[in-house]
Amino acid sequence: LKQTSGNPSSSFPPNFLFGTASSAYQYEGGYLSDGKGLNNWDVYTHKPDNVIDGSNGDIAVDHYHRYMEDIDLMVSLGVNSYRFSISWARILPKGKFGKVNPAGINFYNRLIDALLLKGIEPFVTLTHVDLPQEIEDRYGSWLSPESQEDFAYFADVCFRSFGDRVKYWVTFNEPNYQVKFGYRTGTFPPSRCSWPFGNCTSGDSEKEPFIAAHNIILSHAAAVHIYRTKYQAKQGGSIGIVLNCAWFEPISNSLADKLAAERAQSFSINWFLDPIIFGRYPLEMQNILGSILPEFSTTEKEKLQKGLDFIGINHYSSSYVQDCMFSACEPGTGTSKTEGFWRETSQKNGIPIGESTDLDWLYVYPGGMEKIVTYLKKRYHNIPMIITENGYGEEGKANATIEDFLQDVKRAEYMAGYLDALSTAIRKGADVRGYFAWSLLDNFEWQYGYTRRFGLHHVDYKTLKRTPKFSASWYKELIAEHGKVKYQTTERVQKHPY
Ligand code: GBH
Repeated sequence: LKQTSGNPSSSFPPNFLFGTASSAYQYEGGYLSDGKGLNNWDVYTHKPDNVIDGSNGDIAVDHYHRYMEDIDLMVSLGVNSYRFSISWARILPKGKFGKVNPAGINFYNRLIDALLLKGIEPFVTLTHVDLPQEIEDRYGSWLSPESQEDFAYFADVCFRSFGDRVKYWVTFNEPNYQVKFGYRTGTFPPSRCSWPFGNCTSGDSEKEPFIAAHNIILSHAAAVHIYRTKYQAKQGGSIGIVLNCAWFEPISNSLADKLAAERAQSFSINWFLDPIIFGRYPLEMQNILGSILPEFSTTEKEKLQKGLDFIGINHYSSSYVQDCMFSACEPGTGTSKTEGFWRETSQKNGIPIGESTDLDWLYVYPGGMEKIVTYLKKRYHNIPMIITENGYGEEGKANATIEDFLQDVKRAEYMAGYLDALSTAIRKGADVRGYFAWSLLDNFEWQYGYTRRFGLHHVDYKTLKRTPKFSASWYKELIAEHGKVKYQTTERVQKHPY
């Protein structure tokens, strides 16, 4: 990443990336088109009861066929970058056990070229949750060290095929939640868990998340090693990883609650970043977990250190954290030993941390953006950071009309508040290089199917018609002014109704 010099008239540096984000399974559809193999989400969603509205991503928002139309929407927004992910099974239908699918390569070539033609920087995630079913069937995905070779092979194919034009690479999206859902709660494939509330048939919720995470961390390191030794000098891009970075606010000023909040950060974020940057797991995790935590060999440790060029931050929400280690929490309310003994709550003395939304996990607390960015800046010595996702989700009432969704003043206010907090962090010295809104379009929201909408554009799921919401026009104006707008929008949105 190139250093950019500050522009006194704006908190955002001159080459700041303003974009929108997406992911392959949530957008593309075309699940059997042109030689694509089945992936774990194709198989998972085709089984009953895994998605609340019984839907799947077979068609999703048909980005596979409508990407040109979607690029036009980006042009209209004025974004200078687009974050998307590659469907692994489109490139390698059977992982490393089969051939490269030329039609898959061709699709991403066309997408990348069309973006560049419009001056939009492709920002590419290698895998955003989906992987070839072959890998799941053969060896249970991330539970086996063999996954490292498979991922490295895939990464190599992508760098070789697209790296002449792609300057930003992300290895994994939110592996911290991927392993939690896949191997602790069992609510994502491969649906492994042993907790009483889960309905998994096999797994070990207290051990497998750490094994899966370990293999993902080493897979990341393997891909970075390939990029740095074979491609980076020639291609000149940069590579990072994306984590979900919620902010955990201690519920009181007591030392116990502060330590609990620190454990919450460690057990969800530093769990991945410490090994990749320092070559070891966080000390809190080592102390509590002991031998549950897999070990890195000496050569692995060397390979791991400084293993990224930027930290990708998905930040949406914050919660309060209460200690459950030094004093017992009410049974069933705190996390177990393997998550670090703390209790998460959205309220303090009956007052929520921020305005609530339709989604039970999403509270509007813009201060969390400044706090998490500042926290990561300090812990990782201001390695460049990029906000790879931030967004506002709605369920809408059962009888909601398109008009109700188009008047998304709350989404614009949410983004305005978070961008304002981000600009404060940048002004105080945080090296943040970009911001991607989740999401360009309403899309397939994993186990919630099509019931939750995060788009700046509304999608009619019968016709797949895209319609800009109020937030799209708001974001367009913000970008046109390089983020230099009056941030407190309540007044602005009243002045510029949809
Ligand atoms: C992102 O994760 C994903 O990267 C993206 O694919 C998705 O569409 C987008 O969010 C919107 O949800 O069940 O209490 O543990 C966002 C972070 C982390 C939000 C897990 C939901 C579940 C809270 N997600 N979180 S809980």
